[in-house]
Amino acid sequence: MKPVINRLDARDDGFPATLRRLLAFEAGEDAHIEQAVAGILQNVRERGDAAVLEYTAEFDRLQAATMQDLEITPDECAAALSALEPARRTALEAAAHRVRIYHERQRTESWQYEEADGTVLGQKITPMDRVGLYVPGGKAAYPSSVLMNAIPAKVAGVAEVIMVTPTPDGVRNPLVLAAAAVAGVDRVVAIGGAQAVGALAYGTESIAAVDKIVGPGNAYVAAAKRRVFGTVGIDMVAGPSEILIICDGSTPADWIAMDLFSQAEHDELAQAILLCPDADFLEQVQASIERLLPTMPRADILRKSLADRGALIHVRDLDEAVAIANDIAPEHLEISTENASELAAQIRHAGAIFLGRFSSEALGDYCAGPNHVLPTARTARFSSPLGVYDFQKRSSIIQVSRAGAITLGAIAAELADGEGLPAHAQSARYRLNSKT
Ligand code: HSO
Ligand code: ZN
Repeated sequence: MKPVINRLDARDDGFPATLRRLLAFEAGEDAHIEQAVAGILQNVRERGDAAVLEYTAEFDRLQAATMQDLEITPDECAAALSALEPARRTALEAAAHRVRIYHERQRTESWQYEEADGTVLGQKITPMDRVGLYVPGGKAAYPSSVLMNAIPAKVAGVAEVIMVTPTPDGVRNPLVLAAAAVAGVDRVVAIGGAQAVGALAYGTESIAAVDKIVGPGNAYVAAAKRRVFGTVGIDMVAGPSEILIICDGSTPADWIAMDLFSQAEHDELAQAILLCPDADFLEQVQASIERLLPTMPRADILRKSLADRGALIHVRDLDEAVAIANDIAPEHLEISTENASELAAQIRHAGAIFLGRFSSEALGDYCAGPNHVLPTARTARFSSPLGVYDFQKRSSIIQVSRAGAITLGAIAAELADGEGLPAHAQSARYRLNSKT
């Protein structure tokens, strides 16, 4: 029988290769999906609302005569919020508040400086005008993700955040609508799939084209986002969730097991890995996993995720754990040790770093404040959590004084001559010799 979770030892010769195999994840392009999505996008581009209505009838079994019928009004979102059980509503609002406070710190300001000759140089920050937020239907519809995507956009100053979400058979998810109200989403339309991505990217009679599309989706949505990239900006195309835990054995084994579960329960491809130098503690965690797993409502997903992609790894010491963590560059890293700050100082690649036994990833997923949209599949080596800066742009400011035109003109003309671009050179020289 396959063990409940893989057991690895960093001392083994084959360890590096085994670890690589465990981490490997093939996003793999599916030719059938690519072809279907290309057709849908082209149809939406050419026929606008009519195509969107047809696909919505076909895929979501939702007959609507006009796009107006698919509009979910702000009143309906507000009503969904009011109808929530009070404790749920309070939690949603508390989470939104904390996420907003955190992200307000990320706002970048414009700056400029003046040189001695009066030339002014700077950087001007502006928000995007319009952003599309995709929210999946069905089991992966997370209200918390509505907050994590919409709040940074609104904090950045985006004038219009348009949320699209499929409502198969017309069934709307009240918690998603409530989250839209709390996050300040400006408009909600009950459409989904590649057709919604196409509508946002190209615009239709009823939907103005957006500048960027963010938010998770199924393989069709991911393929559509990749295809419209360039016409609009997109966020990352996220892979399955990951958690990596470093522990020294000082945290209760049940807590560690449940933290591993908290990522593994997202999806069968999710990855949960523990690094620990204490062999006895690893046994305790395995025992916790075996005891707790059958009690979990999502046991089927957990079982598959842990057996296929999960691991308990015995390391020589915590330094080795840090080295492995930097190599893995995980989406989430929990450092559940006594000296968490010291170890964290050595971490260079991770989407989010959780320090100490009380900082469970679940708190970060919902309400600590930082974003839960994080780089997956080792992309934390070069990319960062979603944030306000993903909805802001920078423009360079160049205001050259008469004196500056002489200094800069000489340099530019010389280099332009070198590049064989005479109009550049002459453009600079006109100003160099200006009498007026
Ligand atoms: N852990 C997920 C986010 C999430 N968790 C949403 C619960 N709800 C991102 O990796
Ligand atoms: Zn989660």
